[in-house]
Amino acid sequence: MSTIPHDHPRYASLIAREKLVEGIEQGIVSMHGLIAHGRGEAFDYLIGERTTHAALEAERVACAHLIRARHPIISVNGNAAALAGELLVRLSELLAIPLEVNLFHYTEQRAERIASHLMRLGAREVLTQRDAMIPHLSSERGRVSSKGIYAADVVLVPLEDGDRCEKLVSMGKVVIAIDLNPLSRTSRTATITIVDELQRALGNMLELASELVDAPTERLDALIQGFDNDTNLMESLRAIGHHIAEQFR
Ligand code: PTJ
Repeated sequence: MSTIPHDHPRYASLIAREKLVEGIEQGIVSMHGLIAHGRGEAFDYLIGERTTHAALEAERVACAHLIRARHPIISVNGNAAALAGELLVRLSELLAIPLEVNLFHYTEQRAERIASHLMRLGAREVLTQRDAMIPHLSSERGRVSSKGIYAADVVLVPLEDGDRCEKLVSMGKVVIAIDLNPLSRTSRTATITIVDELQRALGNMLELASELVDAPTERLDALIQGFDNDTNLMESLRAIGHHIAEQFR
């Protein structure tokens, strides 16, 4: 990794870029991942590179869902593995949720490299089998593990494709997406959309999950029932508007 001074005003953003470039070199990230990241960065700029109140609320409710789930799963793609592999493994350990490698631009070699990367970071279980098919989703994107995403009642999918998100929701699953773009199809289709940067979101979720893991089920259910995704997305959009307006005061 090249040396980026710690006091650089864009330190976090530059480190994220370094991680993705390194991920490309290690065969973990797809070239398309760089483009997707650029789009995410643009939205993060508009949000003010901070966790908004709305995002924190969505992160709390997402944790409640993961704790209450019978069969939760964390889906991992190339960008997520490179940017936040360690955080994903820690969340998986904390809540005893298996990880599944699930790629948009699938190659067996990249899936295996991501699985080894997660195992090196301490993951106990990483599913890579693709023995089940998400109904009505053409091509490789629909292939998932019968023990993981296919059987899951709650799926955490950082940086998901809108089409697949929609199909997972129509299978009756609770889909928790992390996506900086509040207007993306994924954001509008997911059950819970966390409009926050992946690493910030997962860092917060680790803290929130530690707080909530022993909470009474009534409290978790109240959090889940009190949440409305469209209202939360509107709040994220308002937060962007406020942030932009503040720049011209
Ligand atoms: O590794 P693969 O083959 O599974 O491919 C992964 C990518 C991300 C390339 C693939 O899923 C893809 O093409 O994603 P999209 O459809 O471009 O969607 C990515 C979404 O994630 C966009 O809406 C971005 O705004 C958002 N995003 C990008 N980086 C981040 C992010 N959201 C949160 N945190 C980020 N760091």
